Amino acid sequence: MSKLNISIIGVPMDLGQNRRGVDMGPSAIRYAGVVERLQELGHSVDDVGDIAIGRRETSQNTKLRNLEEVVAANTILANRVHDIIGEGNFPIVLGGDHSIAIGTLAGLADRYDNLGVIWYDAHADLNTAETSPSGNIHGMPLAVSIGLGHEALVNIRDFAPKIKPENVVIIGARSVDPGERDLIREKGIKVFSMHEIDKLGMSEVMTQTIQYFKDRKVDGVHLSLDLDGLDPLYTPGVGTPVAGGITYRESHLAMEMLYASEMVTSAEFVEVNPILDEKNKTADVAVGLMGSLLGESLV
Ligand code: 5AB
Ligand code: MN
Ligand code: MN
Ligand code: MN
Repeated sequence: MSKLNISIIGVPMDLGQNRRGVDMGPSAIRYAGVVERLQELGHSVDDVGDIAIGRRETSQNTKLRNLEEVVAANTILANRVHDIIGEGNFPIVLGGDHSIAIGTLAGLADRYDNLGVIWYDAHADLNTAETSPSGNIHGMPLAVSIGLGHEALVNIRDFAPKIKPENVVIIGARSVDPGERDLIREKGIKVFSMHEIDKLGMSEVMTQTIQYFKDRKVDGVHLSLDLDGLDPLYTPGVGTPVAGGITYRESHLAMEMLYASEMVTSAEFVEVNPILDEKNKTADVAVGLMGSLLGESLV
């Protein structure tokens, strides 16, 4: 793969969930040396800074917490990502909670005719206000992106849906709510749960994922990587840890195979919460995975 012009955007968002601290994710990832790590691989890297995030809303809409502020920040993010693609650059978005995928995908969507999406996560993030057990928007971004949910979220940049459900591959799922399970069946979303990863092995899972995108003739692939996809043993600094996750090495293998496939055109790394972390371990893992995704090799 050729050398890239990478644009890094920080999104210090914590309004998509209830736990404090995930707004410090972009700082922790920068502190872990993301810019230098990617420059060492020969890429040119421009850190364009952070998106402004509003304040936690006092009049709590408990079905869609902080809806207005989440929409506002994601609208800015979407426009920024759209511009970065227009400049021919490779965007890397640093979270922040996973509600920011709404803005990232809104910015990407009309730059591609047939975008593929990898959702690397313990969760499916396919809830709507009606099915959500929490009212937290970080559990909704994939549903929003396929056109389901509150219209203010679904219509950012004034079109919907952003992506096709049949172009999504979820990897690492192990905590899926009943409404999400119904949607996966109804929409035919491809899922490699922990069961499939255990059974097939990560190498086969990634081979099938890459083939799946080739069969669908995608013209770009966005990687949306929630650090809780990994086992909390490796990434303890996340708000919603779930035991029994993907290992450190399996995750590096996945990234290395994606690099070799030359398919990935944008990425985001979300849910890093330094307050819940152990000595910035989770941010360090995030930066290591970015290295593998963008060409680092072991020897
Ligand atoms: B994350 C849960 N499904 O909707 C919900 O970390 C958890 O972005 C969502 O994957 C986790 O509240 C959202 C129970
Ligand atoms: Mn998750
Ligand atoms: Mn998530
Ligand atoms: Mn989480």
